[in-house]
Amino acid sequence: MTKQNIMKVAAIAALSSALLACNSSDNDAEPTDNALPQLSPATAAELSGNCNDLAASLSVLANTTITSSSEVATGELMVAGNDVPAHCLVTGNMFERVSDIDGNVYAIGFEMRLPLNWNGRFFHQANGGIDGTVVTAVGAAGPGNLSNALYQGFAVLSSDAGHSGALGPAFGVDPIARLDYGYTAVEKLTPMAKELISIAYGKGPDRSYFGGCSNGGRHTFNTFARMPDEYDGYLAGAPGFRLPYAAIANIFGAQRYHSVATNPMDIASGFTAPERQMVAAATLSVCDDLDGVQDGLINDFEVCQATFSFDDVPTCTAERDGTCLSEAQKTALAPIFSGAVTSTGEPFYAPFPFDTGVASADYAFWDFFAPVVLDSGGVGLIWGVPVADPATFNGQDLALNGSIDDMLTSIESTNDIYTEAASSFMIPPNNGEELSAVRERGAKIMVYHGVSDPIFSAMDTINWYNNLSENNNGDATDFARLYLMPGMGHCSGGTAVDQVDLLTPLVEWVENGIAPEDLVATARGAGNPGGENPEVPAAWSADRSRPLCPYPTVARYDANAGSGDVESADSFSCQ
Ligand SMILES: [Ca+2]
Repeated sequence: MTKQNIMKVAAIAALSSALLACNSSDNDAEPTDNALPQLSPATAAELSGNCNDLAASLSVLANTTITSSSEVATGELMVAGNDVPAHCLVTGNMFERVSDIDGNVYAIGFEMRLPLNWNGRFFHQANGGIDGTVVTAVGAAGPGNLSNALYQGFAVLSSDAGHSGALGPAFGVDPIARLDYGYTAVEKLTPMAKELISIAYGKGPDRSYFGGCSNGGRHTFNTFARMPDEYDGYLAGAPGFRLPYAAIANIFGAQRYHSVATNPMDIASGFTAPERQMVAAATLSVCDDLDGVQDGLINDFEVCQATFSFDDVPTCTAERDGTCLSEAQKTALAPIFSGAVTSTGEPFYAPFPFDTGVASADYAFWDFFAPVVLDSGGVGLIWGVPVADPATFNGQDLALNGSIDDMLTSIESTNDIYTEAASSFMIPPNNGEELSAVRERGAKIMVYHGVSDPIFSAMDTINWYNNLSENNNGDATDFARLYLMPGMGHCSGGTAVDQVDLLTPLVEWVENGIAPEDLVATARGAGNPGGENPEVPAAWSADRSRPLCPYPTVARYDANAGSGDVESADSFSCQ
């Protein structure tokens, strides 16, 4: 990969942002009827002293350099049209060092935003992409930018997970930076953040939360698996908890598109926009009314997967013209949906559901651009052993011509310098086991995932959740719930109803024992304060609402319920 391309990767990585996080401290839980402990609610406090003087007081933090503390006035940040209250912004870094591998300076850069009027809670915001940027520490409360943790009074931490985005994926040549990105930055940051809060407010966080989307969802899964004693609530979106495998699956897809591309320089020509729109329409024609109403949303997506296939798409009898797929295309593209496999046919990643998102811009970005520029850089430089040379690495060549089997071997390999494989440091250990330490602490997990997510398959998350349920006597709903969002792409957007505050119900569940019921999401049509979603169809009302149903239930239309209005959640129930 050229330096120019590395910079491009860095710029793109900086664009792919993430979500939330939270955290709290002592486990003063008491048993309840269902034998799960009930954690006590957080209590409010005020920032002690002057924000500008806080930096000096924080000089006692181990392995930490505080670079500034300054007050941010009410309204300097906003969310969904509301002023974020005044808070103290603290910036710093941990474990600054010079790499003996590449000579670059590494540190875990971070910021903490401390409300002057604090709700007693800590939120650890995990970020997206390949990290490398201290994204503003607001702690997204769910998809659609309706609220955030800082607005709600949490103290919020954000970090770059141990490297600068200026390096792009080349940070992966440093073995410590690899591990920090994987999970050790969170281990180093967590006790520091709790002590910082203790100094700032005169008490540590009563309750701690952790969250994020995409790679931030991956961090969330790693955190509840690796350090379950540190956090009380988790909010994971589009969790890329098998990120290196998902990236190789995406490269597997790129090679398939390339094989039927009319322009070999543009893999998007293997599955054009008109063809993708035609497939989305064909999917809707078969699956839209499975949930009781033709409304542009396929709520019953699992039945859809068993019902729809490329057999339902016209086969071209002449040249491809956007109204059909050629036989060669159907053969080449079907495995992208049925699940990536090795050269001997062994599956290594989940299938992807057929849904409306195949027509979206999100799909084009993740399927045609990301494998060549993002995923290949991750495999070659961040996860693979041996590591590629950043000076000569050619991501496009690896993506289009590399051996999938060799890539899988590389992310599972170690050597004297890179002693932990990416298949270990990127991925939560004991994946699919019962998570008894989380459950028995009284902690709660909420996960959301777009059915149309083109990079991390909702089916992978469903498999995780089904394993979790099986390992909890068939039912994990007393501490973990999964919400699938039809039509939603990666973290938000798409032909979807994608705006909901999940943090408030998570806190209610963790601290008051009130399990989330009757959650409602809203579309971001014209005038939405969280930011309009341009993919909301004109035929929908701007604020179309839908119940957000815990898996395995789905929202079904019930003409006898409510007003029968197709635009209203009242006309649907989770079944
Ligand atoms: Ca429908």
